[in-house]
Amino acid sequence: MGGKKLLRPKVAKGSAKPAPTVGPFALGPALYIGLLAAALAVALAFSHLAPGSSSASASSRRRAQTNGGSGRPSPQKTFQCGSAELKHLRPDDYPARGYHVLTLDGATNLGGGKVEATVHVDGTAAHDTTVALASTGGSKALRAMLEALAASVAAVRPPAEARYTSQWSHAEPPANWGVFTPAGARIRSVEQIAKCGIAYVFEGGNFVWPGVAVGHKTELSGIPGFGNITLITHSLRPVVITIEPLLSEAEADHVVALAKPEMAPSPVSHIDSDVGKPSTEWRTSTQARLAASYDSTVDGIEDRVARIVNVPKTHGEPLQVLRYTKGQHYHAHTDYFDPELYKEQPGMLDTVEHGRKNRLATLLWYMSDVAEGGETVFPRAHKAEAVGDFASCDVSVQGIKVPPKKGKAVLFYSLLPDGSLDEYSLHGGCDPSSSETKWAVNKWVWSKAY
Ligand SMILES: O=C(O)CCC(=O)C(=O)O
Repeated sequence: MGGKKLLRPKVAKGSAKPAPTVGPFALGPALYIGLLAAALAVALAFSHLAPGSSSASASSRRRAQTNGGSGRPSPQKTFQCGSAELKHLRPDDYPARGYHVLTLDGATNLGGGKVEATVHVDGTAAHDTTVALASTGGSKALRAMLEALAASVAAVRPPAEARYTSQWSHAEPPANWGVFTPAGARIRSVEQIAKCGIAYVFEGGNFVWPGVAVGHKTELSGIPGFGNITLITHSLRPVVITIEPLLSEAEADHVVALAKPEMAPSPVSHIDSDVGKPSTEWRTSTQARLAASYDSTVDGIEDRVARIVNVPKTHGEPLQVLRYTKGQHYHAHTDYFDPELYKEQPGMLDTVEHGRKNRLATLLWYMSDVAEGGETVFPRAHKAEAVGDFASCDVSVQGIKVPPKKGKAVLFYSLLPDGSLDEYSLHGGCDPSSSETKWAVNKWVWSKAY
């Protein structure tokens, strides 16, 4: 996982720690009323939702990965249903294993009885089944429903591809399955499912944006410190989404200025067969880490990430600021750590809990404009064939490229909704071919607290 040098805020009098967190009542009545108003605004905004490093290659085994921090819990999110409809299912030929959409016809409460939900298994309508919701009480009834759901899904779902069963042990049906509203709020009772009339179940326990279809737009409002955003889907496997903008000019400039004096060669975490090789075989950029909640700008960005990815702040690594000058790059790699490739590295195996924990998603921001080159390439987007040349940024035959633009972000998932590794998430940073420096920032979000 490489040496983690974190850039921490300078504090006036000796203490190296950031200021302690204070509760709202310690802030004075005016600020407290302000916070309440802001929370209400966020709640209202959600009610209008219409949602629709890393290793250096997968199949060649020429990989290595980076890592590094900590966070603190994000504020409790207000429970909001959102308004996803069946049009948010994926095309039948693009199932997302471990993502189930439950729909109820018009039920808004269980009225002491039993209601049957239709289950769209793996996010498509190809293998529908049903499950009963009984109002026997809160979370107990939810667990019973998940057990019944696991049995229903197993009965209709096609067998797993070999790779699912052999490589990953994250999903323990249904103890760690997560149930969410389409707005990303965690559901804790069957009553909440009935109230919303729809729920998403993720076997891996974490919310994963459904993607829906290439070109699909998901509107989100009330993003902390930012306002409204649109998530645009570019690929369903892996899920690749862009958000533009997701950072103001001032925020981008501030983060780059913080990191600039600390830039050092970017590390990679080598897989067993690559230990001892120079990292520059794959990655030639420089980088710096900003400690979690370094200052109010960084903290605000982290709040934004937690809200968009629907995962607590505790799951995020500290921001990693990247700099590529002309000709520098990061060849295609994955951001997850496949335990099969780190068998001789007990520290890494502990970090990924032998396959039960991993990087779930990456939010990568571009902090500068680059006239030519500097794209993020996904050579296996749209479930494309394995690639032989991990240095290639040519997508004329397969794959997609996201061009950099200051303030724009790309969100992609390294894990599938069932918690297993998505080998199609292979991606790389192409070298800028013009003279501008490419600045970028990585935020890696883990499937459990980091
Ligand atoms: O710079 C990019 O576009 C990609 C960076 C990346 O893949 C990484 O740092 O893991």
